[in-house]
Amino acid sequence: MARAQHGPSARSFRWPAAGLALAAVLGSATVAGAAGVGQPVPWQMDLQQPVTEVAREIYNFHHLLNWIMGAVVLFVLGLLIAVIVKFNERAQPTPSRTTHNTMLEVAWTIVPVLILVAIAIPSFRVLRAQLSDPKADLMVKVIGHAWYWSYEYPQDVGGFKFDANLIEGEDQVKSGQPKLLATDNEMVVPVNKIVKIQVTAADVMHSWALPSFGFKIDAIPGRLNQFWFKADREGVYHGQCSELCGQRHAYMPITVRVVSDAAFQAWTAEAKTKFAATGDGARFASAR
Ligand SMILES: [Cu+2]
Repeated sequence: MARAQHGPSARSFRWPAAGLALAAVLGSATVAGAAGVGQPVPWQMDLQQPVTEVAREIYNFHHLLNWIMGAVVLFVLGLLIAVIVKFNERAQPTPSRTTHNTMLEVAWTIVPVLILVAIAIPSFRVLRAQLSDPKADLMVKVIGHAWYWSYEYPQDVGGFKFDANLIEGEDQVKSGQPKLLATDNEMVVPVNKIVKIQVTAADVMHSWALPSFGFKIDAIPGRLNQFWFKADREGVYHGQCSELCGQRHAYMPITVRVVSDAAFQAWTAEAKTKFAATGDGARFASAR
């Protein structure tokens, strides 16, 4: 067989094969890394599983971007390798003196613009969903302190407030809760209800962030920030302060428990007796 004569075609076949292999590795990484409901898991490569519509949109957008980026990187790498192989001094002793190619120049201007437009459309769709202001079923005020979070529930569910401190050391081991993520008191919210969060801080800047809800909002002294989420799956979800706020920044986690309506009623009834009453002190701003 005259195999040696097929050298160039065999070589040109190898690049797509290598590209496919890399794509397979990237693809399996996105699948294999999928895990972590409400908290990260060892060796996790993917984002935490989304439990709100907005988080799901962010999740899908993230993966779309990864595929677009992967395709661009592979394409540029392919061009670079083609240039190195085909246009080196040995392969082309007399270089071509071509300098312009109108079609090519139009294409490499238009194609990146189209790619950016393709990215911008879903990006703005997610932003619009995040910044929409639906009518709230429940308002909760969240206040960042150095170094813990406190929560205030309005009068219509009982009017109470409490602090949520990190469970540490022996207590954490005994509780079986994840390290550095669990708090002694949890923020409890009903499932499939629009929960509006008003966030501020008492001392320095903090940030209330909950990956599974696709949610991160700065807590700034003297300023009230607002955000909303609708968790569609019951469970316990952990987050952390995400603004470098000082010595114990890493020790002020966030725990949100999403429960059924009935369980939420039961919890507020108990919370009313267990926690301090806000009286008339708790005021919720209307951003409408
Ligand atoms: Cu903080």
